[in-house]
Amino acid sequence: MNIKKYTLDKTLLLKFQGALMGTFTGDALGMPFEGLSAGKIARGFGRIEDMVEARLGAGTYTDDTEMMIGLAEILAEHGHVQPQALAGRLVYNFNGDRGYGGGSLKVLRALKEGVPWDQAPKAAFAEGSMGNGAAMRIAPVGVLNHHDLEQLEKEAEISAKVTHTHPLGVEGAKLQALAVGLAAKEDSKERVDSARFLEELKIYTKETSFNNALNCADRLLARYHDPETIANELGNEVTALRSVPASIYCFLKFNGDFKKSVSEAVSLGGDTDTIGAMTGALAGAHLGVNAIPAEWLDALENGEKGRDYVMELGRRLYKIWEQ
Ligand code: R7I
Ligand code: MG
Ligand code: MG
Repeated sequence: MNIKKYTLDKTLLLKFQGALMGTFTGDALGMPFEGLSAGKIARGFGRIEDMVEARLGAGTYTDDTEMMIGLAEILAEHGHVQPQALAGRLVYNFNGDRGYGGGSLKVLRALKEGVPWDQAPKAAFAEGSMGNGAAMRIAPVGVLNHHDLEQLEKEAEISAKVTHTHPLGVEGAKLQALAVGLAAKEDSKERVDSARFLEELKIYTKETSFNNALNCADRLLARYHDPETIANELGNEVTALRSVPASIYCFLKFNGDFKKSVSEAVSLGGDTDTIGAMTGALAGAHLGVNAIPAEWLDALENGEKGRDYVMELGRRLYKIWEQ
């Protein structure tokens, strides 16, 4: 193996780990501020740059990371999304203290009671959920399939449909997976050309409402806007439509700087853990795990399925990709 190949592969391993650990870090950083408005965060806390105490303790993760771990485990074991196995793993890993969405709680309960995976999502809403629960966990699908975007879309869709079948819930998950895949393909030493990145996303994004939101993000990126304005324009809510484009914006606005991107995501308020997690996934896929501030990584919980375990999951996914 020549030196150049080794260097490239090493970079890619760090990107796989960056996408997973970026999800974890953003989730943990945002978790204490869930539900607060952008204005309240700005006035009460200023810029969010530290893991603060809340719920299960500073540096702990929520449902976003717990579900991401389940999805990464299934990919590491099967090499692809096996929906029945994914459904079983989401149920097995479930910890009710980690703040699951109401619809996802109902779906997981139905799965546990033996409802088939392709029926269970209707337990949440008639058409299935349009929440961001499928998008927030999708980073492993994005990095593992970054070399084949058609395959990435298929894998994203099937992984989403285990819990979220509403077209907007599925589309949001596909968009976030694509953005993670494209971010992984970018040179970690260069800034991403935002206009080009958004154009590429729009080629794949069929849903008009998401395309409109990406156009809006493009316009907003042209100059500075405060977090409150971004939250009003792009959203900070628990639906996929009102959180995935906002996360892509935060990644691109401060691209090249993991800390600033994720800090911006949390400052939008609202669904802070999830917008933090999705922005962290994008910045981590672009820059690699070494771009995550050491003090943030050090603060993350490290129990049975904690920091070391997620790092190892990133390595296992990378090994699958290499094969
Ligand atoms: O999508 P989901 O797993 O929620 C994820 C969020 C993240 O912020 C996590 O951090 C966690 O806090 O929860 O859970 P769902 O309950 O399926 O979707 C989230 C919310 O979106 C729901 O509780 C509803 O408020 C809303 N929602 C809908 N409302 C009306 N009609 C989702 N789908 C619908 C719908 O079809
Ligand atoms: Mg959460
Ligand atoms: Mg959330």
